[in-house]
Formats: sequence, structure tokens, C-alpha cells
Amino acid sequence: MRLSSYFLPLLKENPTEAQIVSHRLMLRAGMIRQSSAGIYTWLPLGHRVLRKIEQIVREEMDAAGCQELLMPAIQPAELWQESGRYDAYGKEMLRITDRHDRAMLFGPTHEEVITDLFRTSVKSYRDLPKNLYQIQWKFRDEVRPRFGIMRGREFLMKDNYSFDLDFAGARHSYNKMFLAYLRTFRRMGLTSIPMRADSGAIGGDMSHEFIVLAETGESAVFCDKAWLDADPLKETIDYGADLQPFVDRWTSLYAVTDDKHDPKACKVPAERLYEGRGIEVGHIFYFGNKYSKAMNARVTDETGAEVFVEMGSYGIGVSRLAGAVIEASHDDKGIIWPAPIAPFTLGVINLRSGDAACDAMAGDLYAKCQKAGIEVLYDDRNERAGVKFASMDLIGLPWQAAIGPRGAAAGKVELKARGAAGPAEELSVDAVIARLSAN
Ligand code: P5A
Repeated sequence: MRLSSYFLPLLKENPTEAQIVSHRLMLRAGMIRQSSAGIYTWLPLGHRVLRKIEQIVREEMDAAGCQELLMPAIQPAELWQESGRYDAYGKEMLRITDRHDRAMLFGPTHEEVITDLFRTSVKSYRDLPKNLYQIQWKFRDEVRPRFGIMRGREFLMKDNYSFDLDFAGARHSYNKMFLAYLRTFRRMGLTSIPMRADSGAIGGDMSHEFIVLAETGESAVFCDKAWLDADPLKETIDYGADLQPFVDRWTSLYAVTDDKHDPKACKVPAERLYEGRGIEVGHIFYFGNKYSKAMNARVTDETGAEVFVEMGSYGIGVSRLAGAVIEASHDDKGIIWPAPIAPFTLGVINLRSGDAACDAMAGDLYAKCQKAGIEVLYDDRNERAGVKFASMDLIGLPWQAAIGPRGAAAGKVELKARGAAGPAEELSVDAVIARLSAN
């Protein structure tokens, strides 16, 4: 992509409405723009990041044996009346009336729709287990939407729902998601801490939140310091294995979560207790037959008896993750994208656009990147070198390749990793391609 024709409205000044660094940087880097309170347009640069996060989530869900589907955003009120949540959900639910005066709503979550789908499609234990997911926009009319896409009213969620015959099966499905979530966040360069949690409006009696540490996070975190240096993913573990010891081990180290921490009841010794803040990027729930009973979703078991199906639901804040990654990875110049979710891999900076030698060399590098499948953003604008460096630092692509008259004469590009200190490396165009292809 050539920057001169890319839709990338960068802001020089810090927007006054942004209170946290990720919100500030997403606005300044031309990733998002607010449309109304808590509702955002994702501009091309932000959209690329969103798609990458989505793809990682998708791959990890598929690897854990889940199947993707897509449910409607607009749901009928009756299903929520059946489950008993229609009134309980309160003002967070956006209620809609259609032309026939039917009560509808914009889905804040999809337990009801999926339970309805299941009860009309699955009748026998032979069809179990199943784990179905979607990546879809939700609407929750939050009292205080804030911090940009971090707590939006409209937000992108990956939500999945497991169906099992009995508790043992349901717990295995739950444990698989526990492991899949750790893997998913790790692929985005994040360390997530699974903490035992309240199940709130979703209900149920087993629940974990996955928290990424950040001072500006909305969740209070109390955990064992030892956990922060530990690495649960060090051991290779298969989804088919008994995952209960793994889950128990990686949960037992925690103190209680949220603001309800009680120092007297806390099992972690005071000197090992880490108290901080974090961002909830995922939340998993086991709720047994809460919805299947209310909505009469039954299957026949091996003996021919009808039993309520055992369920769990699992959510990842896909749009929130873009903000969480920025909170975890930035400096005073801008964003530093982890390569797996970077909008482009390489930014080519032509330090003197209009100079024949610079244009030729930068154009050559740009064309060769495209040919090699390296995602590249080429700053070919008529701007000063300082402006171009500042823009590239702000949008935070993992690699920067600068080409000026001196380098162009010597056949050298200055290649630098965005996050790295120290001088740039001088490489030929072909060596840059080789380097980045190997990455
Ligand atoms: C699990 C999937 C649920 O809704 N039902 C289906 C369950 N869980 S949850 O915890 O309420 O939400 C899952 C994740 O979505 C993100 N999230 C948000 N992101 C941005 N803005 C919001 N207002 C918002 N609300 C929830 C969080 O990452 C949460 O863990």
C-alpha cells in the first residue's frame, strides 16, 4: 500500500477525550473514529489489526475442535423471556420493535439463540460433544462506555458454546477452552492470567476471567507473584489429555479476584501477593443446565432417557484486544505491534520523495515486498523525513526501512526493528527481502 493514497488520517495532537494511552494512540494512528458514544468506525489500518486478531482467535478455536457459525445480531424477545433473562438484563439490552410491533433486541450475547438452535437440531447423545463459535458484533448499552473500544457499546466478540452429555464432558470442554485461551493470547504477544471469577449476568458456578496486566485496566488483580514469572504453556499438552490437573494447578495460585479481595481469607502469603490492575480480555463460564432446563433442550442418553444438555459459554473481546495489546506494547513515540497482529510487517520510508535514485530504490523494495508476500506500507508522501519517521513510529509497524540519497547511492537500505534500540542495519534490497521473508 502506498501511503499517499491510503486512508490514514493521522492526528498530530493528543485528542483531549482520550484518557488512556491505547485510546489516544488508536485515534492518533488513524485506526478508529467515534461515531457516537461507545460506537466506532474501524478505519483501514485498525480494520487490518482487527482482522488479524480475529484470524488468530479463529485458528485457535478450530485447533481446539470448535466449529464456526454465524448467528443473527437481532434476536426475538421471546427466547429471552423463556430463559428468564429478558427483564433481568435491564437497561444494558437494546430493545427494538419491528413493523409488526414484535419485540426484538440487538444481541448482547447469544446463549438463548444457540440453545434454541440446539434444541431444534440435536436429539441424541451420539451427536455430542459439540462446540460452536462465532465472531460477531454485540451491543450492550453500557452506562459508562469509556476508553475507546476498550469498553464500547458495540464491540466484536468471539463467543462459543459447548454442549455435552454430562458434567465430566462439560468440564473437559471448559478445560479445553481454558488452555485454548492461554494459547490464543500468547500468540498475540500477551501474557494472560486466568482468575477465578464471578459469573454475573451469564450465570453458572464455574468461571474464569483472563486478565492482561495494565495499570489502566478496569479489573483489580490479586495473584501470586510467582505466577507472573511462570509459564503454563511451557509444557506441551494435547486437547485430548486430562486437562484437570493443568487447570487446577494454574488456578490454585490465585487469590480471589475483583474488588472483593479479602486479605483475611487470602491464601497467598502477603509477601507473595501481587496487587495490580488488568484488562479482562476473555471470560469462560460453565453453567450446566441453566439454559437447557429453562428452554427445554434435551437429548437422549445411552439408556434412552432424556437429559438436559450440559453447557458452557466462552467469550473473547476481539475488539478490546486491539486496545489491550497497545496498552501492553507502546512507547512515548507510539504503538509497537507484535508481528502476528501488526497491520503491515514493514514500513518503507522514502526520505526524499521526488529524488530519482530514492524513488527508484524505494519503488524496487516496495515491488519486491509485494512479490514476496511481505505486507508493506510505503511512505511515498511529499513530507519531511522527520514527519515520516514520526508517522511510522506512531503506527508502530514491526520493521522500518529508510532510504535516503546516501543509501540509494551505495545500494543500501537502513533496516530497523520498531521496538529495538541501537542503530539501523545497512542492507541491500534483496537482503531486506530475505530477512523479512525468514521472519
Ligand atoms: C461468554 C460468551 C459473555 O458474554 N456469553 C457468550 C459470555 N461473557 S462476557 O464476559 O460478558 O463477555 C466476553 C468478553 O467480551 C469482552 N467485552 C467487551 N469488550 C468491549 N466492550 C465491552 N463493553 C465489552 N463487554 C465485554 C470482554 O473481553 C469479555 O471478557
